Amino acid sequence: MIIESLQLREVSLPIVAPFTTSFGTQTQKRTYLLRVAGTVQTAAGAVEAVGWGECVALADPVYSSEYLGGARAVTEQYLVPALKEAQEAGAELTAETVSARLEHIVGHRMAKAALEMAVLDAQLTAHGLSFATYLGATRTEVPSGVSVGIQDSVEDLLRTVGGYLEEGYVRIKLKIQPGWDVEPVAAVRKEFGDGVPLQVDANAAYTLVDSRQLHRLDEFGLLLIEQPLAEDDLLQHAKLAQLMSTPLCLDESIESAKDAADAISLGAASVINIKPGRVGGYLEARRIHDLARAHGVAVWCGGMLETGLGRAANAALAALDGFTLPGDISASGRFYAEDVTEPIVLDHGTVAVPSGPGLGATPIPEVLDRHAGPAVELWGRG
Ligand code: OSB
Ligand code: MG
Repeated sequence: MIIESLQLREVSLPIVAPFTTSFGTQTQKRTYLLRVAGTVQTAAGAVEAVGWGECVALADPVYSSEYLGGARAVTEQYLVPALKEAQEAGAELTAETVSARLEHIVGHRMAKAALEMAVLDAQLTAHGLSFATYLGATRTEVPSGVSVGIQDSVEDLLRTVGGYLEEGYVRIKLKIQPGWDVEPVAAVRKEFGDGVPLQVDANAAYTLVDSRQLHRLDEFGLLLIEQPLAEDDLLQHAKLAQLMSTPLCLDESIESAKDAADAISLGAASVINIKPGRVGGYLEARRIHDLARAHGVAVWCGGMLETGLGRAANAALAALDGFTLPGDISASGRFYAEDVTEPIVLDHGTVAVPSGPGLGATPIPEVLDRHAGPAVELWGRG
């Protein structure tokens, strides 16, 4: 496409109930959205199109080294100027070449992913193609799992999990940390039975010294344990995998298809949580899916409390064949009383894969105005 303008808007949404993980408590979702506009060459000629991207970086560098302010700064100071320079030199910018144009900037995958997502949305919208069709998805709906934060008490946890099961969520993921692991898992199993698809996520809160305690989780028939050890502990994860029967899943450790290849060949992961933002975008996410599938490694789509924009794209990705486990693709209402798009809803435990052009979702201007700051022009004028 030929980019004519690019704007950034910071958004802040209240979260319906505090969300606590081993790295902290979130009561507010902060993100920024990118809006790119320009013309796209299609078989029918040049078409004006708009695309939206969402940055998944959290407000603070507690889940990953990336954080929102840093992502915004690198976008303004390096990523957008790099694309601008390429376009001014006569290069055609396509979603497929955005990551190569930004490769000389080290890291900052979440920032890069937001930019690629916006260009991809504009490009697909111009071609009348949905994310799902473009990515090669085969399903029209995806099973919806829910991520349950650490609670103040086991009673609170049982009430919360009971509510989600009543809403129809087909898989429960419990956040765990040292001091909140075997007891809550045992309580949920006792209350709701062995039939509930259940998994846990430690967000890197343990070390190999805790392997005895982690091994105790083996008796609960969990689908998987997600990221028990630190993000750079691939070898230790491989060791832990030998000490436990519960399948080991990596989240934070996997930032690229190369990381996924390393983890698979080391035996550090038998399942991978794919988060498009964490790995630099939907195209790299699809490469990880393809690689994992070729190796018989199951994948599922993680979440970062995305708004309806990121959720729409995640649902499209999760509709690919290799996504054999339910993802953290919950309804908008799981986190937000009011989403910036039409709400994503739960229907018999599934979320519909958008079929409209591009993301198939767009921010509602009045809602955005209520929750977003002013549009900052990063390129041209809107
Ligand atoms: O580890 O999967 C995680 C949210 C923020 C950061 C990390 C994680 C999470 C979640 C929530 O578990 C997933 C969701 O968006 O539903
Ligand atoms: Mg996780």
